[in-house]
Amino acid sequence: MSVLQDIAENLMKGKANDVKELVEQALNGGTAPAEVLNEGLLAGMSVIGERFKKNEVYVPEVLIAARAMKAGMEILQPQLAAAGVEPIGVAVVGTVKGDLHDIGKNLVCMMLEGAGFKVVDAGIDCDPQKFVDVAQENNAAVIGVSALLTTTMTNMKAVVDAVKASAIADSAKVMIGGAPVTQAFCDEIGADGYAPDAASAADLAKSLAL
Ligand code: B1M
Repeated sequence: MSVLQDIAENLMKGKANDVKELVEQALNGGTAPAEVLNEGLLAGMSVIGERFKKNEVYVPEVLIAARAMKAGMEILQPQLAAAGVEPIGVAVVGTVKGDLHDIGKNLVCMMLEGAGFKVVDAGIDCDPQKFVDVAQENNAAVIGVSALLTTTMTNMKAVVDAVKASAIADSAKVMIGGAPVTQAFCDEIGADGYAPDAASAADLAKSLAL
């Protein structure tokens, strides 16, 4: 097995220390940082994402894989920056005003990072202007809004409207998700996309950003 396959396999098993060591080994052996990222870390994370979508793995497996990804990224990040490898875009993700649930939102952040985005976590209970301000400051291509309550999902429309009325209306797309959210609701409030789970959110963000 090549060291890159080894990185992907160990990431899928959530073995953070092994991933760290293998990333170091790959870099010391002369493998390009972008290759380590794409064929090692992102390859493993994308398999986890697909398995998660099919209910073959669950939240805990995704969390430990994401932790292993983070461990590898700590080693890789400075080398990527030195090699001029850019993230595919910036995504700002937060939970909507009035809503304190953040487990799903955190998973979305991890899957987006796993897909190659630079993620800015805007936190919980975010009012519409916060999404706009953080997205503007970071030149975000995608704004992800999460809601877990039927009483707070209605606040998503205010985010869509605030983005449409702002200077980033043409550059940032709004995607929404969370247990009570549906495609029909997305169409109703005029958001750019809806994803039912964190792995699909990463696919959607890529299609919106590119
Ligand atoms: Co709350 N809660 N909660 N809660 N809570 C629910 C959501 C509820 C369904 C429980 C129930 O009654 N059966 C219910 C909502 C009912 C409704 O509105 N229809 C509920 C309620 C009522 C409340 C309170 C009002 C309770 C009270 O105080 N009376 C209160 C509200 C607080 C507030 O937000 N203002 C409250 C509080 C809490 C806790 C603080 C105790 C805790 C949150 C802790 C935390 O997040 N740090 C909590 C929890 C844990 C839950 C349940 C049990 C689990 C939610 C969760 O994390 N799921 C939940 C019941 C349940 O779902 N079984 C419940 C796991 C997570 C991975 O899934 O977040 O759905 P989820 O994310 C998925 C997808 O939805 C999607 O991807 C994720 C992974 O695939 N997704 C996106 C999420 N965001 C996305 C964004 C995207 C795309 C996809 O694009 C941007």
